[in-house]
Amino acid sequence: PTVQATPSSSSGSSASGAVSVNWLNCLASKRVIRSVCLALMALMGLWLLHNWFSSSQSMLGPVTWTKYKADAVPVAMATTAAARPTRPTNTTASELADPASLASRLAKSNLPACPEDPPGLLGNKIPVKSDPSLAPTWAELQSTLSYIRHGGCQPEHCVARQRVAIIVPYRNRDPHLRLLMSSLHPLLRRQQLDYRIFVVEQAGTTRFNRGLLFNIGFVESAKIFPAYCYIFHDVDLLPENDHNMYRCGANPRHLGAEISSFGYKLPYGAYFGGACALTAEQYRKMNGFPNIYFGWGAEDDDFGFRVAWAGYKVARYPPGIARYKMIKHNRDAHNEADPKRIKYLEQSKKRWKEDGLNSMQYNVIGVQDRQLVYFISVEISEEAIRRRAHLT
Ligand SMILES: [Mn+2]
Repeated sequence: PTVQATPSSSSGSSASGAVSVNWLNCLASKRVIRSVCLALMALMGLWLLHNWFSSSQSMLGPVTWTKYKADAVPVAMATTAAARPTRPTNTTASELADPASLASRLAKSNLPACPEDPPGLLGNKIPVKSDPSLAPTWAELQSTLSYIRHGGCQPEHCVARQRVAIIVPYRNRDPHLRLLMSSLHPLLRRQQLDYRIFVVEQAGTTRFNRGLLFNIGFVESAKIFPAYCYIFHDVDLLPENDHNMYRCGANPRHLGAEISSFGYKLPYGAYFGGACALTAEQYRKMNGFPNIYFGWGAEDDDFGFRVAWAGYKVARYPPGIARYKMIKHNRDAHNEADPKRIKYLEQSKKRWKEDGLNSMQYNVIGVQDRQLVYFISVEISEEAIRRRAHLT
């Protein structure tokens, strides 16, 4: 075989030139292909990294996300609002289903019911001051908001259609709270609501628990001011359009759909954070917020899932209305993200009936009427909550 091989290789000397030229061509094109492939792989890598990063930023890991895609909370526009996109305040009778309370309040008054469309709204022409270093002092607020008593007010010349409690979880954000006061009170007055604002402050240095603070606010505020509609509101969100009505409808409404820090877009379809409006009945049916999420993240996603578990659909206003400026801030101390939150979120459907309004553990330290806002200070123990939920 070695002898036979020699002539074949020597006879191919003239042909080998052609072969090597072909081979060179081939190499040249392979080089091109290879570099194109490398570039594509690099791009793909960057894309994957970007995806991973943005999904970890939204604190819904990719695994959880695909798992819950099938269960994604259905989104429904506020139906009548769509018909009048510039002024979505005209809602149907069922959307303003506060008949018992409104009727009894009307019976006790000589005044007519307030119109469905409050006449004095300013739309997106409201001034928004969001620099915490320029926030007015409490004394300044009390003089400009002298019409506020017990954390709120009610319309002078008509009977409010809904009685609304605004619940704000809080810890150590005094400038934010002052900005919120200067923004919310005039807006809620223009919206002709009978409302009060309750701040629920988590005392001490235990990890922050936004969900549990909402549950506590719901229960404790009702002892002072039983409302029909509850707004679950972050302290650092300043509304930019007063057509974003702080009222409740037939379905839980997501008010915080367009937030400046998310580029005024939903960060993901199922996002249900920032500010939401639910009737007491809707909130109870959802068993409120979960209590088990300590630290930053995912309790709002769990709350969003509960909308679907309880048989509701998320309602949102058409674009351009539910807009908020988020006050710029760094992550707070004692609010570190808990890696277990993804696991809890995966167990949302299993756990929602046991973990919520019916399984709260807390101590009220004090309730204070500070004129512009009710302050409810509470103490919560992570250990007690975990024990109760069998999460040792
Ligand atoms: Mn924030």
